[in-house]
Amino acid sequence: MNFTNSINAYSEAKEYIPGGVDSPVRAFKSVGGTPIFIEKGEGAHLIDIDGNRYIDFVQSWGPLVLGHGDKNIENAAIKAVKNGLSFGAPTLQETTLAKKVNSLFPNIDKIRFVSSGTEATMSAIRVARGFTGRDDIIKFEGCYHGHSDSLLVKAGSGATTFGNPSSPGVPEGITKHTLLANYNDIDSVKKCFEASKDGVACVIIEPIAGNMGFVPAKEEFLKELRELCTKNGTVLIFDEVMSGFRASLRGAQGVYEVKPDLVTFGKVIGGGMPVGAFGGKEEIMNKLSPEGPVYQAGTLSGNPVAMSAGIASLEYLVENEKEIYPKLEALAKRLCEGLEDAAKEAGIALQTGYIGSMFGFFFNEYKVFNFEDALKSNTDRFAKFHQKMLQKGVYLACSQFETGFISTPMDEKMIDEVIEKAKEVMKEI
Ligand code: KE4
Repeated sequence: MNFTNSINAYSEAKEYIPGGVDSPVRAFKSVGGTPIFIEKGEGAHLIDIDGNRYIDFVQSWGPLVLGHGDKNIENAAIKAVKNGLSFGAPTLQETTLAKKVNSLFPNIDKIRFVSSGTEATMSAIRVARGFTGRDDIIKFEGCYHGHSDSLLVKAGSGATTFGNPSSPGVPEGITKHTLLANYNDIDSVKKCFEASKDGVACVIIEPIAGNMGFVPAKEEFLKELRELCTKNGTVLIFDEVMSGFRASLRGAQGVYEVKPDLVTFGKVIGGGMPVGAFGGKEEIMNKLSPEGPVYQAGTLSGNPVAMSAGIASLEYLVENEKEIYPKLEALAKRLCEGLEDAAKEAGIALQTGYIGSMFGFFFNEYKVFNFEDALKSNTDRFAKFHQKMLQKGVYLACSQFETGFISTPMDEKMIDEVIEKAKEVMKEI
């Protein structure tokens, strides 16, 4: 494959944009090579500015469950554009999308739209703090909820459970209220509750983690987490920005019995346009201005073009749920089993997993249940795999600690072709 135009585009981009990208993971830092610049998407495929064609398992990090250039979404967005791009005033589309989400999630009495997953989780945490009058929050190592200050924390020194800033520019005064627990480890959560002097406002979790690689929570763990939050008057937040409408039409809540108090969404809810959302119990959500005292706002929140794309995306998924989700999961299963066969033939340790249209794999001897396990994966081997698969026209997430996605335009033939390529590559790495 020839990447000349992407190489030139990247060196020019770096002159004007930090690292040449508008979001760090896109820079291919953990896998090496030059990020490819995309010309267009077509169904299950991407075409780059050198004319190379790839099957796309990233799908803009999750939003494009219906693939690129979905006609329903495209037509809905174009129709909305013709009425105007933005008004900064209420539109019917916002209520339509809110009702659609509410019909899928009965535990969501009220929802507010924002423009990204980061805004959704940041706002959900603020309203949980406003509702409880508490400052401390609990998150899990390896879970990513966007880049708001309270959430950019890493494990503190020693046994302390309080987080330290994981980035310069994040004041310790903020992260000192963020306690860190271990995923799938209820005792570590109990420790955090004990360490919190004035009580915990909320626990935020990816119920199916996708940002340490693909690591689903154990059902028992989520049930115990729910009980712990109820007992302590703590708001349980499911961050379904990635798993929402991906793990099932009802996200992780369609997979596990556990019901959170608040849910955050992003990605699929906007059909590829910038939309985030947070919603849940009326008594909590009514704390939000102008109903209540907790301030939260956004110029482009509920943007009519983005809402129209989100409505078209969800409408199609709801109408075709019975056909779509079993097909997506069957293709994810086929791919994972094929990757395992390829690894076995090459004598390589590989763990795979999938739920609905989400899948992941670790170059690891052992199954992965938390971030510590994930960090033991062979990231050099992942980097080689990524680069060689890219050369063969397979566009995978450019980090071992991300998740892959199946889209509806994919079929068994495409998956089998990817497996054949994986068999060749696994022998080389
Ligand atoms: P955004 O602000 O990027 O829209 O959403 C933040 C976010 C929140 N919660 C979860 C569970 C998420 O996965 C994300 C964002 N996901 C990453 C990829 N895993 C976005 C890719 C990027 O950062 O460029």
